[in-house]
Amino acid sequence: MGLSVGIVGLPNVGKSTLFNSLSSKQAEAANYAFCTIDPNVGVVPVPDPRFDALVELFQPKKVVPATVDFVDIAGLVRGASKGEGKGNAFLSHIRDADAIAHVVRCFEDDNVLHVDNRVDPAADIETIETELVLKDLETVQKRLDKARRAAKGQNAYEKKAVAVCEALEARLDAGTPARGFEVEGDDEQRILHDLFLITAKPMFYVANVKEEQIGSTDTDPLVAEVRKIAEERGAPVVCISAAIEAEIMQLPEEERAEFLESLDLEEPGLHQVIRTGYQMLNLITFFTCGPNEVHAWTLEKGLKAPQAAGKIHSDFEKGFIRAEVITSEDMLELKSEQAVKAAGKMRLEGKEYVVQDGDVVHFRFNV
Ligand SMILES: Nc1nc2c(ncn2[C@@H]2O[C@H](COP(=O)(O)OP(=O)(O)OP(=O)(O)O)[C@@H](O)[C@H]2O)c(=O)[nH]1
Ligand SMILES: [Mg+2]
Repeated sequence: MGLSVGIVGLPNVGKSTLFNSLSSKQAEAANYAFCTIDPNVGVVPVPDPRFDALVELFQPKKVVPATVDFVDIAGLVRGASKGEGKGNAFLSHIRDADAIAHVVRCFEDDNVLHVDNRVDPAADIETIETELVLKDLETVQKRLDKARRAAKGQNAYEKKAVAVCEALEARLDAGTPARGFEVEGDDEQRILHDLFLITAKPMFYVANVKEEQIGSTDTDPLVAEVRKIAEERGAPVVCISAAIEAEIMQLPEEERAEFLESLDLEEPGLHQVIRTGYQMLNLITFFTCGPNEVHAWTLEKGLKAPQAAGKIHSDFEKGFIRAEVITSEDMLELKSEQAVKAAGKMRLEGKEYVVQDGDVVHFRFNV
């Protein structure tokens, strides 16, 4: 699996409806709790106007967009961390995710059952986050038991684990997510990382609003509740109407623009969900372009040119000589490599170059 975003939320908040639109895969969306039984994974291309424009310019034989995997899991209910509902088993699937999309129901619809019989975003968020914290607490306590036993044998690494886990236990016990918890030392960082805590993952909220509200999410009181909490957490909010997204995806492609316009929307809300997920993962995109292929590559922010080359092929990294770099803006404006070169806008970069989002790169290497 590639980089992944796990979708969490209460039952019946629209997770599968969103997931289906994201992956255009018709997993069932049914009006009853726990209709999602298997975790579903959808590989979703990341919408990127630069990529589209580069494809248009190069007219390559093959196109490869950047992708993110979305994972749909069953709704979590109060007590999920202790095995209530189907959610517990699925919590282990989100442990593998790199980021979390928390879907919050902001739509009233008497035909769609709410597990607690009321639409109350703040309370829903609280319920879900409590379960996630409790699940992490359980993980930490298990590790702590093991570490304490091993530390008796004077194992230095395990002694450090005891200290890390005790601090985490206190934090989680107070209801605070692990996010923002910092440790010093390489061992400590590894101990923390190896716990795969759910509440340590980057997270954003998806407010699922009713169809009539999609044009006025700025004034929607239910969305405002989500925004308030999100602000406290420093987390982004994306507003969508999952029902509308599902409708858009059912339309033939050429009719989508008109439908969006009729709703006063610039793009499907899904695009924002995907982009936000991608941003949460702290990634950038660089491109390789030619007549055979236009390829969007995903790279962790801050990596240097040889590592970027290594994404394409390990030989590219081993035999790295230099990178010829053009910004996608220059490439698109000047329309050919020769024109870019002539304008003096192609840069030759070496081993220390930190690849930037949007770079069009040609690697020179020697094997
Ligand atoms: N009116 C309205 N109904 C929606 C919207 N989003 C989802 N629904 C309906 O809500 C019901 C539940 O949607 P699902 O997407 O299956 O919910 P879920 O979160 O995946 O639920 P579980 O898998 O049970 O946890 C379905 O009947 C959907 O049609 C929306 O934006 N507006
Ligand atoms: Mg579902």
